[in-house]
Amino acid sequence: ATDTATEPSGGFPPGFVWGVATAAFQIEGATHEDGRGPSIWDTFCATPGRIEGGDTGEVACDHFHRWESDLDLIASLNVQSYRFSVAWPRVFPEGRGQVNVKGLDFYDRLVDGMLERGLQPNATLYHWDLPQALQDRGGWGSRDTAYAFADYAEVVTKRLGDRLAFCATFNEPWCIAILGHATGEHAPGLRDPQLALRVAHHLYVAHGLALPRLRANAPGAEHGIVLNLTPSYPASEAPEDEAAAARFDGFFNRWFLDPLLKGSYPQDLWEGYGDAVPEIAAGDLESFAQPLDFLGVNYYSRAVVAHDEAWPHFRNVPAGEAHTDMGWEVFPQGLTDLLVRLKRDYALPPLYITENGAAYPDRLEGGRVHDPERVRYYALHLTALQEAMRQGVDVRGYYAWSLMDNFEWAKGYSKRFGLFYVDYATQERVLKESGAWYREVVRANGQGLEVPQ
Ligand code: GBH
Repeated sequence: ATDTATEPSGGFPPGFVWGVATAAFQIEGATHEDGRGPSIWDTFCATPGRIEGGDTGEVACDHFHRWESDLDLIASLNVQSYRFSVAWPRVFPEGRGQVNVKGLDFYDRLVDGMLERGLQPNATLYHWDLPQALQDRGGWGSRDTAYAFADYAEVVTKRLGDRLAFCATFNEPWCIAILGHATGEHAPGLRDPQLALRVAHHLYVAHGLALPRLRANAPGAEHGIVLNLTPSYPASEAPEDEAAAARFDGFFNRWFLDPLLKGSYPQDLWEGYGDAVPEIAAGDLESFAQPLDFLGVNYYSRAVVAHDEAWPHFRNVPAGEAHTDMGWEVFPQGLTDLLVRLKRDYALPPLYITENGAAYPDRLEGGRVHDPERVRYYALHLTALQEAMRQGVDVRGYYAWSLMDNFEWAKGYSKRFGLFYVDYATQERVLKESGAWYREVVRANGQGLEVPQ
């Protein structure tokens, strides 16, 4: 008999958590219903030129009305857990002050629906949809927003905390800070690098304030945070490219990892940022580094980086042969390298892969969606994950991004990440071939996993 836990194709450890992920603004629609207030993404979508095709979140996947049948779809994939996010503007239409009970009721029904179907609820409190009222008062650039977040986190976990299995404060602080406030690709669409660093700091102030409240209100749940991490590789062996790759790593990864896991900002970057660094109040860094029950890792691709004369002295260069519809390189080795490196450089809590997946230009033909590239993407990355686990990285679960095609932020509905295809004209969901494949991988706990040619 073979030892299935150690064979590369012998599956995942018993109890490994399989799941699918979504986010509120990307699927719910119903942006004016049951007292929801406007979010910065509603505003951003209404600004001409920001979203491809002028798409908005007003209908999205109409999940707000279709949540029950959507939960049935999730359960049909054999997964043990569903990662979703709570929309702050449903709970506090004005961001703070008056609670909108109807908004909380929606998530209460949703969580009960998960439990009825044997799904472990994995809630993310902030997946980018800040109430517009808070943006009007400075948004994440203002430290006050962190206090508002802590109150919001308190209210949500008071209501749902008895039934949550996992709770994360933030999804992808890098994206919130940099894409929202430095490059302006995401809401609120600002372009001020110094502001972006202040935002990143305030996100962790919020995280630090919220964690004790989550623990008090949801003592049975595992609490953590979700980071997007991008391993970087030098474009050549030239020392200046090696240095550029290290700078990229600092900018993307260490700036966000070190405060959580070491209680400090990386010294080299702190000096490099000069006057742009944020103001640190007494106790901030200690609160950032409170123990986590888990760290969520979202992995999509790597970066290949060369030296550049202009600050920040690095630039991405094209690499690889296979790319997804987002233009991102298919680079599964990056997932292994990233996880092994995290274990080497940090004292880690258990890890979960909270997002991994790929967009491809799917077509519905004769009632079917033939998406072999996505099957291959998943098979390669699950194999790469197994390799990291074989090397001793403690990964407890894996969530596919995404359950279904949805509002892909600045790309609108033009990019499809789902295991289910969504026909937006009818809101019909169709299981893609990759979805059927994932269902069987999950059923077998990854045993016999093979990468198709
Ligand atoms: C996630 O973010 C989001 O959590 C999710 O909502 C979204 O739908 C999903 O991914 C798909 O986009 O080329 O070196 O500059 C994605 C985070 C960060 C991944 C930037 C790609 C590019 C790195 N992205 N990254 S680089």
